[in-house]
Parts: sequence; C-alpha cells; structure tokens
Amino acid sequence: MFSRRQLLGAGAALVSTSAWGKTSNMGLPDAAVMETAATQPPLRPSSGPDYQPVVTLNGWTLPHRMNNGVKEFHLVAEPVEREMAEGMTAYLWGYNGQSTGPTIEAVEGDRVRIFVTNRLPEHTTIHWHGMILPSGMDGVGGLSQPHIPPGKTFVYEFDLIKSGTFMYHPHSDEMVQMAMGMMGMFIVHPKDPAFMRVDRDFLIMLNAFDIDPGSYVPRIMTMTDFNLWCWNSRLFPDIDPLVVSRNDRVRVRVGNLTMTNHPIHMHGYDFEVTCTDGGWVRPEARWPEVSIDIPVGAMRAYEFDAVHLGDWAIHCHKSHHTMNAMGHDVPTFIGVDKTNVARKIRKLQPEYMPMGTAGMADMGEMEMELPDNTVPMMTGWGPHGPIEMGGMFSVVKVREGIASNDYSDPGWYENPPGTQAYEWTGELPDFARAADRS
Ligand SMILES: [Cu+2]
Repeated sequence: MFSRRQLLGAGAALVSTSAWGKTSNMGLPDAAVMETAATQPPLRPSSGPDYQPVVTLNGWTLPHRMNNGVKEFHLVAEPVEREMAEGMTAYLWGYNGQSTGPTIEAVEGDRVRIFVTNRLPEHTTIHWHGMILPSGMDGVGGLSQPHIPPGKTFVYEFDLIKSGTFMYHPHSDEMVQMAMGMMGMFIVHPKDPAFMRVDRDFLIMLNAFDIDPGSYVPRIMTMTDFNLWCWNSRLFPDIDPLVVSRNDRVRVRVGNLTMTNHPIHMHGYDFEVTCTDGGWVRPEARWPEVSIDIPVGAMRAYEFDAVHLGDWAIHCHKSHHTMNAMGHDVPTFIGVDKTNVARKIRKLQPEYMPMGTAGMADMGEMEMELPDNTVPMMTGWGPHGPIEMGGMFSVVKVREGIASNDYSDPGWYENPPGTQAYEWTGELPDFARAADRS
C-alpha cells in the first residue's frame, strides 16, 4: 500500500510553494496539508466581515487566499493515512492529508474559486452538497462536467448566495470514494455578523467504515454492516470533547454521509434545530428535542444555551454505533452455565475465560490482547470507571469561565456534594422473586 514517505512526498511538494497573501503572479494557491488528527483551533477571518469560525472535532479549516476579491482554495484529493484512534490508523482516501477533508469556511456574498487537484489513482469530481450554483459547477461526473483524471486540476467557481451548512464529496465512483473517506463540510457564514451568532460552533461529519481488525483498508462493497462508526473519521475514546464555557450560546452542526440514519442524543439539555442543509429554520418553525435524527445525505444544526455545568454525553442513540469493531454473529450466553464446558476447554486452552454469561460489561474493563491496528469494542475510562463505549460518542464539557478561544480539555467534572448518585447502605429488601427465577 501507500508508504508514509510517498504520502509526505506528495504533500511536501505542494507545501513548498509560498504564495500566501500575494495578489499578483497568481499560480495555484498553496494546498495546505494537515499532518495530525488533533482538533485545530478555529481559523479567525483574515478578510471581509467578521464571523465566529467553526471548530471541526479532530479536524481543521482550509486556509484561503484572496485574488482580486475572489476567495481561492486548493483541495487535493489523495490517499491519506488517518489515525482513527490511538493504536489504529486507516489507509483512506481524503483531502489535503486527512479524512475527513478540511472544512471550507467563507461568507455569504463571497465568490469562491476552488482548485481541485486529483492525486488519486482514478478520476474524481467534487459535488457541493446543498449549494445553489450554476449547473456546470455541481460536480456530477459525466453529467455536469468531465471527470477529473488523475494528475489533473479542475477549477470550480461560483457565488455563495446563501449562508448555512453544506457538505462536499465526490460524484465520481461515488460509492467507492465515499467508502474510502472522501467528504468534508463547507460553512457559509451570514454576511451580517449578528445574524444567528453563537459563541461556539462545532462540526461533526458522521461517517462509517468497514475495516477488519488488524487490517488498514476499508471494505468498499459493504452496504450497511459497517464496523467503525465515526465522527470526522475518528473513534471514541479519541474523539475530542466539546469544550464550552457556561452561558455560551452553542451550535453543533452534524452532517451524515453514511448509509444509515443516526439519532444524535445529547444529555443535560433540550435544544432546537436551527439549520438544515436547506437553510436556516425560522424561530416559529422550531420545536424542542433531546435527540435529533440525522437522515442520510443531510445536515442538522442545533443550538442551546450552555447553562448546566457538567460532563454531558453526546452520542448516536443506535447502541451498536457506540461500539468499535465487533462481530454480530456471536451467540448470546446470558443465563447459560458454562462451568462444565469451561473446565473442558481449559484442558486444551488454559487461559480460556468464559464470557457473556452475565452480560458483556466485563468487556469494558478487561485488557485483552488485540490484533495490531484495532481498538477495543467497548472502551474509555472516566473518573468513576469504564465508560464502555466506542464509535460515535464524546462528551460536552461545560465549565465556568473558559476563555472564548480555549478548547483544551478541562478534565473531568467534579459533581458538587449531594448531586451525584450514591450507594444505599441501609437495609435491603428480600429478593424472593428474583431468587425464584434463577
Ligand atoms: Cu448511529
């Protein structure tokens, strides 16, 4: 497969040009490359109207340059190595060194010129999902333009006539290229900086892969039975927390380019959907929710005022989507007495441990030897023990007095005395009914 050196070589060649900020002698704009899966700080606007930049969890925003009033970006479609969690790297296809691709941010009324260089082994295009633009800029290979052959660069240029949250992805060997991780988000901020202003604005792209434990390349033919459910091609426990200061107005924008819907549930708050990929939702059309179903090929942005301090789980409510790589054809052993069979198996395999007879919680605590390049099915440690999650899970951390530009992890929340579940140490009732059943 692709070696690290090959990948870096491709990136380094592009990074070496230094045309930033110049407005004459325009060649291709620099194609910035991101080397890490760490969340990058928001990119403040360097020209034009002010806006609150977004924070892409475990992602970044693509820098641009101005060229005679046009915002120019350079995306490079290429093979990438993505760290999905500590101890697991996938060989994916993406943009500018990562999957998911960098977030593009611009402002309503801008004209954008986006150079797309194809360093994949096959042709590609980019479709700008949700954008209102000329038909010939819509990026459907064969329909709106010729496919971009390997080694070639195409230019997309259009006016951003409305603000909102949009996505980008190939419309060229689409099933394969999206299964390999090619997708990103495109944020158009309102021209009026006061319109729909928030203090923190987070981005999550829901995506999914089918990668056998111990291997590196996704199975591209999988239709629904994926084994890695990701946010921005990242897995719990290594999806960064959403760090928020008390009383912040917070927006979370969630796009779904998987093959199934994801009910995203956030604890501790109720909230309202304020934007879809079709545009902003008028105040009189909103209703309160605590889970939002994100349909396939759609985006939902929700907002809340962060008045409740704490560590609040945020996750997909399909319980199989908060697990890492697992098989589904495992028999159920709850209620089975394995004592005799365990004794027999241990004669052949002395380290055999019978599991699953009392549920699977022991999976979250034990340190089993795993194949290389995989992450445990249920994992993560909190201040009170194993969290027993994986995949699409993170934590919203609401604290007092966090600086407006600070997104660093504040650690675990300490519940004030008298506000945490505790053990009953008094007399217990007689469990006669439970005993009858066993
Ligand atoms: Cu889900």
